[in-house]
Amino acid sequence: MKFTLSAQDKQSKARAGVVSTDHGDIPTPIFMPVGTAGTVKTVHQRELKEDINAKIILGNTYHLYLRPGLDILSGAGGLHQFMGWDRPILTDSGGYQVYSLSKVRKIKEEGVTFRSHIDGSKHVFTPESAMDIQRTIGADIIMAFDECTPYPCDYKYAANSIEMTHRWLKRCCERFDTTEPHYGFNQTLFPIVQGSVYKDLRIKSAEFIASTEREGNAIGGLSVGEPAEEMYAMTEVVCNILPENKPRYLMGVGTPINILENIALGIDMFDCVMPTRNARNGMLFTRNGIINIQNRKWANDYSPIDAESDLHADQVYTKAYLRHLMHSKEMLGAQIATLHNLHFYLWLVNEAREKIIEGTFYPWKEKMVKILGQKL
Ligand code: PRF
Repeated sequence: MKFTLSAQDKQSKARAGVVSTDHGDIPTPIFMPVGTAGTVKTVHQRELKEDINAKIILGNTYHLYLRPGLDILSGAGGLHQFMGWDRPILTDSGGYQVYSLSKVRKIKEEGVTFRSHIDGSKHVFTPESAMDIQRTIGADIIMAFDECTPYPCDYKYAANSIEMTHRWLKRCCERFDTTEPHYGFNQTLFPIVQGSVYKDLRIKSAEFIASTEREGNAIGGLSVGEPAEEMYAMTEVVCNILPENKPRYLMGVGTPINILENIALGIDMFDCVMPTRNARNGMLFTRNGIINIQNRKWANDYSPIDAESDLHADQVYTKAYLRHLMHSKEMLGAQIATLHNLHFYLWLVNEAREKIIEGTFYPWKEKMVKILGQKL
């Protein structure tokens, strides 16, 4: 993997760059659609490529390990082959989904014991097995096994937790560095900064993560319920420490406004279920603000879903039609709304990239932040 910085904003810490992988280039800042179980819910791989030009998608170790399981993934020749996606994939390590999804979990030094949310069966993830599983899934970028602390989290717990996350990281690096990719293309490991909302813990964690000198770095433990201002304060502290010449990935963030503010603080990569999950409930993100398409006011609005968008579906279908589909619980409603939201998120980060290169990012960001929160 290689990271090339193309431009840096003068009025903020925003950067534009390119992450190069064996499955292709990723222009940054980038948003990664979440494809938890080998599919970005309701969207075809062909649509991801041709309609919205997604450059990289995310998969989840926890889900893929439980179903279809490693034998089937390995038999297919890895996740790219299995799902028919030839662009980059990043997998999360399971060090978050285990906490948010599984029943009965025990966190110990060795690893985490949990019960499957699907059939209640018992499993163990360790830093070593998280590396082995992600080798088998075959993502281009794989994530370290960490503990994501909840919010709120008392100082003592957070302080002990980063120490364990750091010990786990050493074990991840050792396993990763002594194993080979399975499918002939390179993989790279990103470590994860934790530390809850405590500046000194974030500094300590960021320094440790930077010292491992991996090819990219991630920030976890944010967007877990804390006020946005606390999230931004932590991102700022951490970005001051993580090296400039490597990509920075903020995990599980966020709203369009969160994304713009964090780009301004020096973040390059994002993922979040918000555009896909909220689409399935009828929430549409647009460059003029947020629409709830279920609302009565759209019942006889025969204007295009988004007249300013160059997405085919936004042009040919009307708001009234999409509202009807959502009300009737027709599957096409979720498909159109998801495609719309992902197209909007990718438009937003691409626009940010162009403004950074042009040198007009900061005033544009300030203007957009005022508009994007409006409810239409
Ligand atoms: N750790 C991992 N994955 C994550 C997070 C984390 O802290 C978050 C936090 N927002 C989202 N996804 N491994």
